[in-house]
Amino acid sequence: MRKPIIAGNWKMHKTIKEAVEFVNEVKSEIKGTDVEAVICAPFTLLKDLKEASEGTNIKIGAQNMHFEEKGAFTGEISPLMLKEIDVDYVVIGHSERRQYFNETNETVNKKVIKALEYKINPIICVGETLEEREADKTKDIVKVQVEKALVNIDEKDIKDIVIAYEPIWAIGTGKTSSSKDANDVIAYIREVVANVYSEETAEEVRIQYGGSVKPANVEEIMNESDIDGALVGGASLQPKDYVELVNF
Ligand code: G2H
Repeated sequence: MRKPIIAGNWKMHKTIKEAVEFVNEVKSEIKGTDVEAVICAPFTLLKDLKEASEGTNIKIGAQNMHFEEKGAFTGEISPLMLKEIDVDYVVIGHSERRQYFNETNETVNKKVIKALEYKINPIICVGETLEEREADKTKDIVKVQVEKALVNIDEKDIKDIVIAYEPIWAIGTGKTSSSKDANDVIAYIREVVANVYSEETAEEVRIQYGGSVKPANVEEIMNESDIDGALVGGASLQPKDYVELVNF
């Protein structure tokens, strides 16, 4: 069985003090749950978040990384540096990175390969724009994104990967894909993984939905057959909401 995974994506929010207070507030509420609770935070918070969450069920993730271990890449953070902090997850290819920071399917693939090499679990984001959806291209787009992200990845490593399906038009807009539509695309993504690898491996990979998930709609989304989790932006910033999301 696939363990549900609810990951907050704090984007560019919170100071160290706020982040530590957040963990101290939510940690006792999250203990003992069967759901994997993750917080993906800005680089400056990761070390303190790791320390604050020690002994709890909360796992910590970064929101990006470079694919080289070191070098002349001003402003970048490497997998080696993330491993030193012992982060559990790294978000790769979020649509905001694809849109504003020239992330491509090729760089996503390089980062996924490197994250796996460093035993950091990648959360690979895929999803279509509104224009692509209206042109009925959703499945074509996510197929290419998933296939390209997984080039040269060994089948045995697929179980360590999480895929997040985030339709771009649903991100931070308050518009959510209907849970049925999201489930259809996610089931299709599983089919794509099965075609590249095998049914067995596809059954193991966890696929999240992201885009305006909140306490009020998380249960309905999580009840769908193929949706194994949520990647949550805005609604993960308040401790009370985060607890409700994880305890859906
Ligand atoms: C999608 C999501 C988090 P929000 O980017 O990855 O953000 O929940 O604010 O739509």
